[in-house]
Amino acid sequence: MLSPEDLGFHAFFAAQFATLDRPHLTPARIVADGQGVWHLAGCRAPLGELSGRLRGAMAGVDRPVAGDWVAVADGDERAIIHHGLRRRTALVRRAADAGAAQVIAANVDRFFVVTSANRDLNIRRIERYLTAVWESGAAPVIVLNKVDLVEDAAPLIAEIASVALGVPIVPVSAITGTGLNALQEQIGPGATIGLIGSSGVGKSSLANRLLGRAAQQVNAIRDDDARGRHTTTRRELLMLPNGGMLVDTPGMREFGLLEDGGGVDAAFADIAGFAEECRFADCRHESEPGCAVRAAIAAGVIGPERWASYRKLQKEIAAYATRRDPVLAANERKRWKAIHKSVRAQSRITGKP
Ligand SMILES: Nc1nc2c(ncn2[C@@H]2O[C@H](COP(=O)(O)OP(=O)(O)O)[C@@H](O)[C@H]2O)c(=O)[nH]1
Ligand SMILES: [Mg+2]
Ligand SMILES: [Zn+2]
Repeated sequence: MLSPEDLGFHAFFAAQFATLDRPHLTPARIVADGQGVWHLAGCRAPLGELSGRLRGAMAGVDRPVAGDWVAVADGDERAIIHHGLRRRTALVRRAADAGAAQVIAANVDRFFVVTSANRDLNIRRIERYLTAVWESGAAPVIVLNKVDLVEDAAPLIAEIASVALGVPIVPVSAITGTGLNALQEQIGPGATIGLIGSSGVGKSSLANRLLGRAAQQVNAIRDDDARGRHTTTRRELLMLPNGGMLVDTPGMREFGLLEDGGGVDAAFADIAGFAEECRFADCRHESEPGCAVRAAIAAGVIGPERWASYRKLQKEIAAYATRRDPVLAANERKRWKAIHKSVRAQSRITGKP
């Protein structure tokens, strides 16, 4: 049986668990949502169900997902989940049609934003993913996969680096194995890694490489449909052979953003940096005097596409926020900000997410 420490039971969770003061409960981690039962790790019972009290309370974004920590009354076959511990990080997206918030993965320490070298690199999409990852509270790493298909990856890496400020970029090939050692270095013992990126970029192929077995189904891409098809439908926490855990995610055609507690500014640190120099603290960077952002755009330091991308993501989030209860939205922003701040502060101290 894996110990909570093997499973990434950070001080953040241990402290919460201690304050519950329920000595007969044990911490356990959600491996997968099995529709009504949850697959668990770290406790004896392989499956858990919600206590009567939680059944009504844990709906929507509070419903446990892969990566969540819970406190359970253990058993031989079934455990009863009595508490959900607050998430350290959560990747949340706005689902394409429904518009409802959907938690993709909880308590991921580091997201591998996977992109592929063979097709036109979508820089704007990388900016969107980076914003979502920073917003989640986790740290991003960009994985440029399929480098076996290009002669020279250097220009692509340079292009990515121009928008992914300070984010590590690891060129790899899931087919030839190039770069996998460097990728392995991004996975510490007890770390939880998430894989995100468009369909067909090779997330499941990379997962299988890291796992050393064919755990995830790889899609055959038809020439006329470079997107491939979604087959990773279940999000599951997979144990890596050298320690650490992995959550593969289904290819998401749409990754709508819905919160901004600092994610946009983290992904656009260049623009945010100039904004701090504006004469007015509430400068909208339109026609205000002393606007450092407009000056940077005029000087060509901030490219017009990057500026448009920043604006687009901000507008998208604002449009979503106004549709929601304004008080709730403000509180959530504060909460996210606090999480984000503590994660950033921690990464400054330890150099790790
Ligand atoms: N040439 C090449 N093909 C790859 C690489 N990684 C994945 N593929 C192929 O890309 C397709 C999609 O891979 P898959 O892992 O299912 O992508 P996912 O949708 O992101 O999970 C499959 O045909 C893979 O064989 C790579 O590094 N090089
Ligand atoms: Mg897949
Ligand atoms: Zn300004």
